[in-house]
Amino acid sequence: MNHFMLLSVPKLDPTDYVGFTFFVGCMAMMAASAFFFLSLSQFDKKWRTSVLVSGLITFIAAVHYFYMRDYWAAHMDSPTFFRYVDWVLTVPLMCVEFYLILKVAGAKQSLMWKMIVLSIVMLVTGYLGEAVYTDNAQVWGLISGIAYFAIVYEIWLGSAAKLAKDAGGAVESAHKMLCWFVLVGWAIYPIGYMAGTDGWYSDIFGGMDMDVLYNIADAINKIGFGLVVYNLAVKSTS
Ligand SMILES: *C/C=C(C)/C=C/C=C(C)/C=C/C1=C(C)CCCC1(C)C
Repeated sequence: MNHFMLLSVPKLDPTDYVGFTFFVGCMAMMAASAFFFLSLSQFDKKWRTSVLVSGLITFIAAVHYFYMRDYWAAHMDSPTFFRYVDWVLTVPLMCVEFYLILKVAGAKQSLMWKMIVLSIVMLVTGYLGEAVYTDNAQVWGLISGIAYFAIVYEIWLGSAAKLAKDAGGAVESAHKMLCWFVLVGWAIYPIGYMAGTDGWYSDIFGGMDMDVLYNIADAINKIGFGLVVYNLAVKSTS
């Protein structure tokens, strides 16, 4: 029995950066989830849902990272399916976060649904280009990119920006931070996509590793995003 259990742990090559970042990703997402969940009781009621959602985002990612780590170890191939299932659950939850923190300023549910729909269009078209219609990856990537920019526009310049300005104070600065995550942190994903698919961009990004880029981006965005919300809850509670 012990013998088999030892054999079932895959060997990690020290130069396997994909395997390494999947492994670290599991631990980071799990630790972040514990942190967010265990902090819940210290906040005012109205901020608890926001911090709870932060924890759900990293927890859903943690579970997917365990699958993706094992998938990679077994097949040495990108776990595209698990990757996109993770994103299709967690990215809409990030849109919910925008809505939740702007609710104090009177945000309507229609704002939330608009962002959720845009994020799903972004991810479904990305999946089609990365996994299904790979010959036309650049076309699907472009459509996905347009949806991405529509989200960026909404939060930086659209109605969400106006609400944040009206709210002022800690809500406005938290909103600004989240906007930077979407503009800079999320921009790593299209770079990963261009590294992993064929298109006009292959000569520029082809040398990079798609999964390493996605893993780094996930850690920055999911945990960083959650910490911004956590920080807002801390400030608004004391
Ligand atoms: C936790 C996971 C997050 C925040 C994932 C975000 C993913 C994106 C912003 C993906 C964007 C893409 C494009 C803008 C174009 C190419 C296809 C995608 C799906 C990689």
